Amino acid sequence: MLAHTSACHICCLSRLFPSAAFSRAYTPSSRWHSACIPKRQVTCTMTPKRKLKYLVAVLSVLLFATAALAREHKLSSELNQHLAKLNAAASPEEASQRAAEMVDVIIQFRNGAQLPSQLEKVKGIGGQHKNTFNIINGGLFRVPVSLLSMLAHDPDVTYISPDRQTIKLSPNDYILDTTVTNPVINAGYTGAGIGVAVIDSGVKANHPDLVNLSTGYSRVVYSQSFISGLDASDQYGHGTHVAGIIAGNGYMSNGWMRGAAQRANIINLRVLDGNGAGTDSAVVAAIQRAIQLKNTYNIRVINLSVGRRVSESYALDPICQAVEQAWKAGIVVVVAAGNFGRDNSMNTNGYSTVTAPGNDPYVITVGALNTHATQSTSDDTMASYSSKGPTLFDHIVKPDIIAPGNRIVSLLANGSTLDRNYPANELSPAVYGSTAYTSSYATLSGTSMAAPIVSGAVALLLESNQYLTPDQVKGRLMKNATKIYRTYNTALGSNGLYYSNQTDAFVTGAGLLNTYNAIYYTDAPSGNSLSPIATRDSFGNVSMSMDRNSFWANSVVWGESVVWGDGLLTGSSVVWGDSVVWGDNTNSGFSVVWGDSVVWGDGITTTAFSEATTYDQN
Ligand SMILES: [Ca+2]
Repeated sequence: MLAHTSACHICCLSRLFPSAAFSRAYTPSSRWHSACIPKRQVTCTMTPKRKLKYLVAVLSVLLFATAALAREHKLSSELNQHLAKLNAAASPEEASQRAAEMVDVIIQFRNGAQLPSQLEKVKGIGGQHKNTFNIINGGLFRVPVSLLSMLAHDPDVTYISPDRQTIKLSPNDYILDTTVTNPVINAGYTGAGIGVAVIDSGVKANHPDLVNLSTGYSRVVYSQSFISGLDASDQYGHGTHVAGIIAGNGYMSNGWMRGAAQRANIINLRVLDGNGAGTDSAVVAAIQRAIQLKNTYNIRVINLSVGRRVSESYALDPICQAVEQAWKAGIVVVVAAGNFGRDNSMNTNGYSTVTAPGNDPYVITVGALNTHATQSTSDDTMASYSSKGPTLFDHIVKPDIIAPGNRIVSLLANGSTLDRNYPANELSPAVYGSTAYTSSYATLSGTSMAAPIVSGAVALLLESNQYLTPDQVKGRLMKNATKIYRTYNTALGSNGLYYSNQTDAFVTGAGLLNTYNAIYYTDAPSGNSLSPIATRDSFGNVSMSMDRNSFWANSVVWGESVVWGDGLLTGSSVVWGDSVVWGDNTNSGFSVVWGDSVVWGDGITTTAFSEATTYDQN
């Protein structure tokens, strides 16, 4: 028998895996290899541990020297990523380090392969056998990254995948599925390079889910407070939650909770104090600042999950005029519709409760859908609190679009007002598979949570085509929204009261956000995307009146029935036909209604639209 030395370890391994990658790399002319021929006569005396050590060292250098390897089809996408990182190593030392990283994998072997011998084979090259699964003819192993490619070339192996954590379905998965955003994320869109201004209660900039994983720096790239005496931190706990829905990357939950645009940057402009209250002047100043910073941070989106009652026409309202200027400067403005859909103080069943600046015809106004925590959309209903159109004074058809807003999990600002008042809304770390002592996430509901899903989708859309104008973005989102089947029903609120639920265009707008279709259906007529005006004739018939330069007026395929589905007519009179919404077609009819500010509260002009516990059922 041929003398065997430690230099022959490669051959021992090649015997075990005759078709492995290295056997091609080490040709018979190789000194090491040829010294071992004939292989059948070799008795390998190395211990598995020594084999592994040598293998890692040799293969890491080999892999470093090799050009990027093709994707291994028998390895899962995560494991291919491990190999990609190995190939991207900057030095042989780093390659060696990465190659030695251990991963828990489930290896499945082909039908007919004898499981005991297969298990022994993997153990023989240094894989640590942890469990056996006869039902899938496989086992759980702990192996170094350097072995993955070799294992994938073993003809007896059919598939190798990491030992993934199986935890409760991510609540954000069904949000991203419901809005058909996951396929876009899976296609590689991340919102990288897009700046989203969050005009809110501040953002916890050092939340790990808002960190750029490549640089280690926060993706909250700019922070400024517009409240005298307060810094830009999030004392209320609202803006951080909003920012996470837009751009959280799931770092603290291993990808379990994630936002739509996981690499977008956040521009934190604080306008709400520790109780969620603010002023018009702060909002206007923040919008002005966003416009000034547009080119510096590539601010393409402003998210306003804040608002207040409508007191005059949008044409006069200063915060409406401010958002219009942002729009005209090339920034998409996404605004929460408000949470007053249950307000019947005007005997309107919640109609005409969309708040400012969501009443402006330029911006994208977002209502809230209740997904009922399932991926299927068949059980979805409108959240009964979602504010309804048409707008006061101007009768603009709002909201423009809807997105999930009920029980949304996102980033927690520990110790904030919402956190202290609603500790039960914190998610236990165990829920997302973490052993951390403190939680990183909490649940909130409201149109405040629906708007940032749309903002994140807009970031992805702009990443796909940076030249889209705000009008084109709004038009694409609305035309491609999933149309809502018109229904009428009543919903039982958690407070024991029933609320009417009619899904007409004043409730659902153009339908449910569909990010995928908005990105991949690219037709676009010329014009603007001003939301239409609802008009009522002397017979009480209600219809939409389009701006003559709008997409909807300029193209049949972008017409009312295409964009708004059944439009306004079906069953509409049941709920709002005779209501005070229309008054006598003069503004004076409404000021009386709004004269009593019980609904809105006194002293607070701008508020955050979220409730931690109230809107949890319908
Ligand atoms: Ca559902």
